Amino acid sequence: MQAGRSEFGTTRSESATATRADFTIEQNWDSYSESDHAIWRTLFHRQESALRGRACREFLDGLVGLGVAADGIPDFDRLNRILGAATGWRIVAVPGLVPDDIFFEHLANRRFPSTCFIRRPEQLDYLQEPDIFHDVFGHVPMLMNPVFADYMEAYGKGGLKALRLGSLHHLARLYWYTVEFGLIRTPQGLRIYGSGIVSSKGESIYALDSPRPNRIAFDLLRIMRTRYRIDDFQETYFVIDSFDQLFEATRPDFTPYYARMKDMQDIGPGEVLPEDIVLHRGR
Ligand code: HBI
Ligand code: FE
Repeated sequence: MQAGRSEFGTTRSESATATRADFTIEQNWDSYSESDHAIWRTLFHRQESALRGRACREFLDGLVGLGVAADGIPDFDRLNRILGAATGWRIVAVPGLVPDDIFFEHLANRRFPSTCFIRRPEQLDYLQEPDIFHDVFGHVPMLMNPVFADYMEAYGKGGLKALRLGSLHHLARLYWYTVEFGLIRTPQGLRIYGSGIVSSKGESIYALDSPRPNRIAFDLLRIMRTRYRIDDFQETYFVIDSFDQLFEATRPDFTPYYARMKDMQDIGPGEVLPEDIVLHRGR
């Protein structure tokens, strides 16, 4: 997706802004219409109630710290002053999905590529590509957390290396099952930190409350061997005990892991293995 499928995204990329070599563009905050802001407000209010007692503390703290609120689509310049002071991360605007090497290069330098267009009213519940609500509401609050901020930078560096080693399909699953769809175990019960969940009303409820999906304790190699679905709610979520656990587990050089996985079979999205630690639902 280059210019964005919404009418809005198309206009923006074609008129005001050329895409630069690193795929960044200008957000052009002034050009959002009142109906764009209204979609943000609707999504925000829905998530505010869905996430109460479901999102992890780190996410909610980040949201409050950034001042991301119901009043409308946030201005990246304003968020960047706060985010930069907190963890040295910065949001850069991009027109849509960017090539893997470009994406990782940004992350490795503590820049988070965010789309700027917002979904259309008929896409409130689902859209396949990321929009500004997913990117900013879903991802940016976690970048206010120092440990998670370091994890994301390390992931970017690991991504560049995985590309060189031809193992991106394995590493991409780690991003999917942690950054996008991760759960964390807390004394109060399971909580959500994954951006793909916190930005979706249906999946916020399903991920914690439904008896259907598997909730399996974090295991790095297990995750990297597990295929995922992009067209429906997840069949399996992986649960970390802490962000320190996540950061420490992913600190080693992955080269030997990739070598080992070359001879191992993939695991299906809904499979449960005898050695899995399956966690109970409940909050
Ligand atoms: N580009 N804008 C954007 N957002 C993403 O999440 C993204 C991307 N390009 C590539 C990519 N993700 C994937 O390769 C990673 O999730 C592994
Ligand atoms: Fe995402």
